Amino acid sequence: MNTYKTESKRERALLISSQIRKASSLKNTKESLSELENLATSAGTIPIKKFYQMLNKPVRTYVGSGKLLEIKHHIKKLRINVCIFDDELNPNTQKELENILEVKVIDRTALILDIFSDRAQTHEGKLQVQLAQSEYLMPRLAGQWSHLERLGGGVGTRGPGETQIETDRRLVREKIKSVKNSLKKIERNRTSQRRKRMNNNIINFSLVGYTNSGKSLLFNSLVKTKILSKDQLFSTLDTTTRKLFLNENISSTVSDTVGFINKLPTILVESFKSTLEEAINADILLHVIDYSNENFIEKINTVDKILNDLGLSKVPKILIKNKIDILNFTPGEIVLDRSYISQIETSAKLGDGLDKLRHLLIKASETIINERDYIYV
Ligand SMILES: Nc1nc2c(ncn2[C@@H]2O[C@H](COP(=O)(O)OP(=O)(O)O)[C@@H](O)[C@H]2O)c(=O)[nH]1
Ligand SMILES: [Mg+2]
Repeated sequence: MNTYKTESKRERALLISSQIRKASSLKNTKESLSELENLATSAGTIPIKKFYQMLNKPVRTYVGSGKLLEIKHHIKKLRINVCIFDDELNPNTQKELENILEVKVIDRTALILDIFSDRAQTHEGKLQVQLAQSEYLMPRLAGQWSHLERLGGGVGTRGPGETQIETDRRLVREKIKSVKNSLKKIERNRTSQRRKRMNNNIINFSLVGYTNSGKSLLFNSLVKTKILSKDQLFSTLDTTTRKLFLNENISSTVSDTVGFINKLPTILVESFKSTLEEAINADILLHVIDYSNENFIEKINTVDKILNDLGLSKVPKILIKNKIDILNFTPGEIVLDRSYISQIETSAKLGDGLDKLRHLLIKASETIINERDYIYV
């Protein structure tokens, strides 16, 4: 059940972003739009042209009517198949925009869901994406009438006295329930494995951070293994945990987790909570940033906000400023809150700073072990 799937012939897309002037700067809007362009390419469309508008207050059609006319003109001129909007649209707005523009309209959430559904590898990952997709679909069912009628409207599926929409809603609700049950089973299993690790007095580190910051490459260098690290958004969705050797006195593990992004759909964060629990149970979070990206401060804030939403505001963090090999500006000082115990510069690519990082992890582990001893005696 895909919310949005690119046809085999690649679709030509217009990208549209609007922001409220008070809440966002022009620089942020442009950054968000170029991120949307990355997402659109990852999803297999061809971004043709970008539009943005700074608004004084929100408008019902996401951008003003003048802008819509301009966009409509370009849809014809540039043979556009799809318009992609940079925020989650409410179902009515989406329908209204489709009526006005006479072309397929999708939003940032659908796009991200589509990429996740492409990338999901494991049974659990696939279930988590299905859950998010079903929840996204639920309030939009009225608009998807014809689509679902074909899908679920076969003989015998409709209950007595149900309209088609009610049947569709029921089918999706049932799907959500069954996926949630399957996920619960997987989660119970993982919890018991994790409990074993906790009992053995193991220190757990989790790599967290923006997508494409270098988490997987760092993970590979730390545990000398090879999981997919690629210049691509969300190349790894599943959490991988491995033993990490620091020294004879410390047993530790490190986990690589799914990356975050600005305006990451809440339903996705919710669905991925069980995978992210690996991070939730970390003793220390290793927050990796792409230090060569000029907008790293905004990205640190985005990640911290998601971590806080997951209830992780109190877990100690180390900031890993990665990709220093391609840094070509002088970064300003980073002011961090008290959850950060340290920061360090690395190049996962060249191996710079990794010895220092190991040393830092040893120090941090020793502190935690001492605290635990203190609690247990
Ligand atoms: N130049 C440079 N590239 C890096 C560094 N670390 C990661 N990369 C590249 O950045 C891209 C994303 O890396 P990846 O580990 O998949 O990021 P993740 O999404 O955070 O797991 C890949 O193309 C990596 O080769 C680094 O320190 N320097
Ligand atoms: Mg990765």
